[in-house]
Amino acid sequence: MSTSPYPVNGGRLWETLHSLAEIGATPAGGVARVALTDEDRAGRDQFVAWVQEVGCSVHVDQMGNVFARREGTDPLRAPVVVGSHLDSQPTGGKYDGAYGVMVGLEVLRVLHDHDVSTAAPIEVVSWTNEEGARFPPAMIGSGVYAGAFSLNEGLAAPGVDGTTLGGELARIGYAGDEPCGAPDGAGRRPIGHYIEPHIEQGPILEAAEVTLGTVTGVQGIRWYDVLIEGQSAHAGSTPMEHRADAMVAAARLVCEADEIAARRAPEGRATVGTLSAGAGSRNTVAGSVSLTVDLRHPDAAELEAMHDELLAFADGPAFGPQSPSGRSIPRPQITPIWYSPPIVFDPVVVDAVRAGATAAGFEPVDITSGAGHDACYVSMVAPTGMLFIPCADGLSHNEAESILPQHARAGAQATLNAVLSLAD
Ligand code: HGY
Ligand code: MN
Ligand code: MN
Repeated sequence: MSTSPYPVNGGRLWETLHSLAEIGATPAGGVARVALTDEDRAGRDQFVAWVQEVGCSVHVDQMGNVFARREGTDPLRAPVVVGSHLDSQPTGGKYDGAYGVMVGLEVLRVLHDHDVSTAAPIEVVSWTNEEGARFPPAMIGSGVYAGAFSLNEGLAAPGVDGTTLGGELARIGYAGDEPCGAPDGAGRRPIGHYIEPHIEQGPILEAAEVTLGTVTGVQGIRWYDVLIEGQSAHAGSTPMEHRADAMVAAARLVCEADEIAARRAPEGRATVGTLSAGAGSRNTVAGSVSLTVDLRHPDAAELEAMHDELLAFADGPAFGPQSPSGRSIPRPQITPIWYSPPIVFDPVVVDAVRAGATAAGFEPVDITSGAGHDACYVSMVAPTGMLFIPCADGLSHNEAESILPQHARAGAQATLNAVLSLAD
């Protein structure tokens, strides 16, 4: 039984989620609002229009992070902030990121509907480039905000398409003038408490038939770029022992990355999500292959061991001269490009999320996030927590991503309850 003072409007939230999903909609039912594309701009513009309808001021910082602000009664209080991201994977789902920002919007709408005063201001933020698909690594917008990257690093981040993050930010008109991040923290908007509602993107809540998850932390993540340089050659006239086949080397590395994670089941994760061959011709031996590796584990020492095993394999006998065949397999060059350590969220915010879910009439379970989120970086500079709702079959980063309206509403009610408890 809910004891919430102000009910959220589940129908309005559901309608808003699907109105937003029309922006960048794909024929297969997902969305493509890749960071800083015209579709991302359109999603940002829509968010700005919606928050202005409920009287919020809008603030855009130098990394294009967009903050909607509802004033509080105590000018000395830092805001309670709800947020996530509006950019998506190239073949993303309707709810990854969007759910958290739209829950924030629903919180603002309910407070506006009931003319509720809170001591602390309430803000809703949409972070730039959470996905990292176009401008690796992930979460650069919140990363610069938190001081994990300098502003120059963030703006200069090269896109996989030859653009730069800063150039595209200016092109879409979201290169804001509010300071973003600074080693001493002077150059960032204050956050009193941060809550990120999100879909679980995994199967745990749905399998347990639980509606709400209190996220206590996030597993560690390591990203790598890999280049393998062999020699392109004729597929027919080149004997096997005369080849330096980069694709064979890539295949060996992909299988070993998978084994490194499998040896640490069920927590270990390894993914090779991109692989491209230089010439890309069926009758030319691949002279060069580039690929990416994503390793994850909730335990920092285990993730370090996975890292060591990957690098040791690349240095080992699977590559170079092979006996007795006598042929040579080109050796991968592995470049670590990003490390996000395992995160433990702030107990005050975690308790507020858990209490908010209980007040909404649910029995939340504690859960660790398998996916990275902007909350990882925000937790470096402000008390932070997250709330999960289930998604069908645990599917995400997939156009078939789906949630239930009752779960969407439950997460919004729990978030509103938590925000009100932290804001007064
Ligand atoms: O990669 C991640 O975990 C996040 O979805 N960007
Ligand atoms: Mn996300
Ligand atoms: Mn994502």
